[in-house]
Amino acid sequence: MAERPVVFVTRRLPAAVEARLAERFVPIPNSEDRAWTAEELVERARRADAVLTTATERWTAEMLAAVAGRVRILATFSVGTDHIDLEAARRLGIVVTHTPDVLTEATADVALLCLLGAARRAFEAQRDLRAGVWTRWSPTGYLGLELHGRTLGIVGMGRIGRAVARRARGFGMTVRYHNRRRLPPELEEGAIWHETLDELLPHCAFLSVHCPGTPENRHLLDRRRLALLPRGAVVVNTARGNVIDEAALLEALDSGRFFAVGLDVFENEPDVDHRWFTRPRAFLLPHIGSATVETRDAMGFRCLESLEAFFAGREPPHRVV
Ligand code: 8YV
Repeated sequence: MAERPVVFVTRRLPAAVEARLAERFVPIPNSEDRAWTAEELVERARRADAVLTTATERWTAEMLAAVAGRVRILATFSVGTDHIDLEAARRLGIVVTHTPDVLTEATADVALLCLLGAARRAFEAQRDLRAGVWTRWSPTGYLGLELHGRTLGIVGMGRIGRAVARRARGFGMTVRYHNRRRLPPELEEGAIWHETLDELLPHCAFLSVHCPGTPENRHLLDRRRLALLPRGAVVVNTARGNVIDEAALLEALDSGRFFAVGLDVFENEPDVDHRWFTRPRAFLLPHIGSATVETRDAMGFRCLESLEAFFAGREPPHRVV
């Protein structure tokens, strides 16, 4: 039998994934699930034929150049690829694969959780209940906003955006969206397309972001665009923190222009701006969009499928570069 390829696995993965990985490859594991420095990542990758990474590791052009002599493929345990310099990988001949489809439904669920959590002031209500501050039901307590009958704007109508749209229709919402290209009617399912983001925003009592965190999308929702949303809007981000100018979002919340925000992602993860923690109208989650048992297993197996195909001389199925 041919020698098993060496795979540097940057994080601890679900047990079933680690078990299958160990059967087919020789892992360089991260048993303590440490946060590696760039040097530590490079030092380990240099001893491996492949890297199975996650979005918590940044792979810059310099790092990729330093490992290119040995590493032939980088499989990321994520659908997002913004942590990898794809252009450099292409130039250096390093294949990059990701994990599309399998996390669509889980992430769409968390977008709805954020929409509901923010709109219905779930954080404030739960905080008071647990602290014993809530003493009895009140006709005027914790009044939120209803989703039913409102318009949800979706920025980025890819797989996750469309899964959110389906859920929103179930809640009786009207869906409008902005995407570079208009979708065909069977994918649009009645959603109203806006050619520009500026045209979309004034219609949206609720806004949910689902575009990739590419350099071009950095601060796509900047101060000027956030000001185009109606007063009392609810803004949700389960995509990447850098798509929204977080400081401008915080200002809009503080000034009372926005009713509430729901965030599963932040600009400088894992260093979340502490000011969010003291804002009761911010419904916050620590990047758990894909965090279900089923999805995290499926993400791991997607990575393994790609690695197995590549080392068997086949085209890896979930290739980006
Ligand atoms: C992951 C994500 O949890 O897939 C993505 O792009 O943001 C999340 O589903 C995370 O990136 C793990 O690598």
